[in-house]
Amino acid sequence: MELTKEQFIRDFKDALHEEQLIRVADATPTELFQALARTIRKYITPMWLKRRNQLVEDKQKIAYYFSIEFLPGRMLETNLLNLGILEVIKDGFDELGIDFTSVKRAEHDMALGNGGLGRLAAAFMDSLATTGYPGFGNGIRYRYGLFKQKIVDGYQIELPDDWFGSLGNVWEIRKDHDIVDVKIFGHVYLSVNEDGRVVPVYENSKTLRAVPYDVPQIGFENGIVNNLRLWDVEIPIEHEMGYPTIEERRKITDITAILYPDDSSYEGKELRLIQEYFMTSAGLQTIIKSYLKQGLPLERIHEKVSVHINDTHPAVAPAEFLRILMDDYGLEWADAWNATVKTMSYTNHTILSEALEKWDAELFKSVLPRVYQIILEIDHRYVAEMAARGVDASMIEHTRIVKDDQVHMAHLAIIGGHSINGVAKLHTELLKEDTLRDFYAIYPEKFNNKTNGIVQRRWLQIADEPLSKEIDQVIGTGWRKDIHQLRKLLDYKDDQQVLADFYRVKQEAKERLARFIAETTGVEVSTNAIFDVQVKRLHAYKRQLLNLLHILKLYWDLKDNPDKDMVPRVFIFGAKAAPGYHFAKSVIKLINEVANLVNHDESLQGKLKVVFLENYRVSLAELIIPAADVSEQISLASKEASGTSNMKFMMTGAITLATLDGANIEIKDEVGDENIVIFGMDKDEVYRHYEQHDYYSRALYEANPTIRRVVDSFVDGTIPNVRNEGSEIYEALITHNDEYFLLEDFESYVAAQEKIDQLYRDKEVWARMSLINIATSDKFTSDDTIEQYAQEIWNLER
Ligand code: 26Q
Repeated sequence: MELTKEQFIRDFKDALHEEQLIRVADATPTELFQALARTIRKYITPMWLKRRNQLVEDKQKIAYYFSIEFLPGRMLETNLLNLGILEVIKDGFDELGIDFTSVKRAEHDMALGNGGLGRLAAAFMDSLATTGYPGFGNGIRYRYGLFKQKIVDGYQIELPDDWFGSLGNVWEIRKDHDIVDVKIFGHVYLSVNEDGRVVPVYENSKTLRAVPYDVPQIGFENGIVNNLRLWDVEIPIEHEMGYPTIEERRKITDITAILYPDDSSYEGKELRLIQEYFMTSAGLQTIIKSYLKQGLPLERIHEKVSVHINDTHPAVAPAEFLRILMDDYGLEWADAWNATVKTMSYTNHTILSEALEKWDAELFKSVLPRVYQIILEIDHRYVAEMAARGVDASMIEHTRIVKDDQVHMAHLAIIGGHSINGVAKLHTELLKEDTLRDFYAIYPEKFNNKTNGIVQRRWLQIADEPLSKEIDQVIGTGWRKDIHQLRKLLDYKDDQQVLADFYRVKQEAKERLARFIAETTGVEVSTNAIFDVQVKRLHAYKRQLLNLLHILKLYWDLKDNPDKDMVPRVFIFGAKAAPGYHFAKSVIKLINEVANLVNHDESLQGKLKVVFLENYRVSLAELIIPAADVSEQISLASKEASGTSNMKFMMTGAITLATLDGANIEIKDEVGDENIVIFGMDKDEVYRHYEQHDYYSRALYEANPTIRRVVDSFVDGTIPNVRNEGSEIYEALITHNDEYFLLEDFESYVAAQEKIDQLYRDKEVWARMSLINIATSDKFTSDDTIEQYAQEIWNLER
C-alpha cells in the first residue's frame, strides 16, 4: 500500500490520542503497540472487505485449512512488512523518537499451537495470502495459549499463557453475523417426517454457541487479505437452554479455554473430542451456508470448496460434512458422499503409532451420537465396497474405520477424502511402505508428498535483518520478492570479501544472543565459540539426550586433558516438555544440571558452556536461530516426519548436523554432501534392527569405555542434584534397551562433531558452507509448498 511518513504520523497520533488520551512521550510500549496495531487495522480493513466481495462476485473456489493449532507468533512486523510499510513506519517512529524494537516486543506471541504442526499452519496462511490463492484458516480461539515455561531449580514449571492480557487480541474482529449452533451429547433416533423422509430426532442434546473471530492474513506486497477464522464458545441464550448452573456454564466455557500441550502421546479425553468437533462443525456449517449464497447446487460443492484436514484432529470433518448435507439439506447418501470425498483432503504429520488418534467407540457415541451413526454407515459401506472389489479380508479389517471398539480417525480421513500427503519425501515413502501400506495398496492415487516449507519473510527478512541487508549488497533486493534469486549468491562463494562480510554478520547475531544469554541466565559466553543449537519440543525421538551425552564426553575429555585442542563450544537448548511427559522433563532437569556443572568449572577454561533458554517460542526462535553456527537435527532416522526449524537454520547460514531423517535428506540434496554433516544410521539400518531384534544397548555400554564413562555420569554423582532423573535416564538407556538407539549412533555423532570442530577452524571454509546453505534455502519456501497444495490437491485458481 501507499503511505507517506507524514500521513502515518497523523494517523498514529490520532489513534493514540483518541483511544488512549495520551501523548507519545508519556505512552508505554504496550500503549504504543496498541495504537500502532489499531492504526494498521484501519489500513487493512478496506482490503479485507474488497477481497471478501471479490471472491463472492467471482465465485472462486476457496480452500479451508482446518487445524486445531495455529502458531503465528507476533504479527505486527509481519503485517507491516507484508503491507509494504515497515520502513515508513520505522522512519515515522524515528521522527517521533519512539524505539520500534521495544514497541514490537510489547506484542505477546500468539501461541495457539505446540510446535511444528501449528507453526506450519500459520506459515501456510501467510503463503496463501502471498501467492494470492483464496485459502482461509479454521481453528480455535483458545483463551490460553501453550503454557509458559519457567525453569526453577532446573525443573520445568508450567504457567498459564494469558495472551489476551487485559487488552484482548488487537488483530481480531468478532463476527456475530456468522454465529452458529453446535450440538453435542444426548440421544438420536431416526423418524419419518411429513414428506416421508428419514430424519434424526435429538433428545437431551446440549447446544453450544460458536462465535467466530476473524484475523486478517496479509499477502506480501500484493494487497490481498485472506481470513483466519478462530472459533470461541459461548453459553447459549437462556431460553434455549433452560437455566444453566454455574457448573454447567463453566463446562461450556472450558471447551475453548486451553490448548492441549501434548504433542507426543494421544490421550482420549472427552474435552479434546469436543474441541475437535466444535471447530469442525462450526467451520463446515458456515462454509456450506456461504456456498449456498451463490445459488449453486450442493451436489457440486466440491467445485467451489476444498476442506483440508491438518493431521487427524479435524478428521471428523467427512462425517460431519455428510451429516450436514443429508440431515440439514436433504441430500441423498450417494450425492453427499461423492461431494464429501471430492471436498476433503488430509495431511499426516507423524508415523509414531502412539500419536495416532483413536477414540473409544462408547465415548465417541456419547458425545456425538448422530455423527457416530454416520461413521458406522461409512464403515459398513466401505467394507462392502472393498469386499465387492475383491480386496483381501485382512486388508479390509486393517483399514476399516471402526474396529475393536475404536474409531480410527486417520482411516476416516483417508477413506472420506481424495488426497493424503506426508510432509517430506522420506515421510511419505514410509507412509506408503509401512504405516499406511494397506491404504496405499487400495488407493495408490490418493497418496502424494508435500515437503514442508517456511516463511522466508519472517525467518530471513524479519528475524535476520542484518543478513538481509548484506544479501541486498551482494545481489540486490530482488530476492525479497522472488526468493529463488538467492541462488545468485552462489556466484560469490569464492569471493573473500563477501565471505568475510557474511561471517561478520553471523558474529554480530551471536553477540546479540550472547547479551541475551547473559541477561537472562547470567552465563557469559564467548562469540569465538561455536554456537551449537538444538531448539524444538523435547521428545525422546528427537534425542536431545544424545546431544547431552556428547557434551558429557567433551567434559571428560577436558577433565582428562585441560589443554585439549578444541574450538570452544556453547551448547544452546530450548525446549518445552509436555506437562505429563515424565522422561522429557527429566532430560530438561539433566541439561540444566549439566549446565550448572560445566559453566562453573574453572578448569574447563571456558571451552565448554551449556545454556538452557526457558520458554522457547516463535519470538525467541527469531533471536536464537540467526545466531546459530550449528543446527542440531539429530532425530532417530524415520521418526521426524519433516522438521521445519532445520530449514530456518539453513536459511540463516547455520551448518546442519543431522541424521538422514525427514527434510534433512532434502537439505542435503540441495547443499551437497560437503556442506552438511551427516551421521548415524539411516532408516533402512533402523528398520533392520526392528526386524532382526538384534539391538542390545548394554553390549555397547560394556564394550565401549567412553560410552560407559558418559552414561555412568548420570548415576555416579558426577552431575549434582539428579539422583532420580539420573537413574531414570540410565535405566532407559541400559535396562530398557535404549529405544531410540542413542548408543548405537553415539560414535558416529562424536565423529561428526569432531568434523564440525575441524571445519570451523578455517573461517573461509566455514563461511563458504554457510553461504551455500543460505543460497540454496529457497527450496524450502512455504510459498512453493502452498503452490503445490493449491495445484495438486485443492485445484485452486488465483
Ligand atoms: C493429539 C491428540 C490430543 C492432543 C494433542 C494432540 C497433538 C497435538 C499436536 C498431536 C500432535 C501435535 C503436533 C505434532 C507436530 O507438531 N508434528 C510435527 O509436524 C511438523 C510439521 O509437519 C513436522 O515438521 C514435524 O516433523 C512433526 O513432528
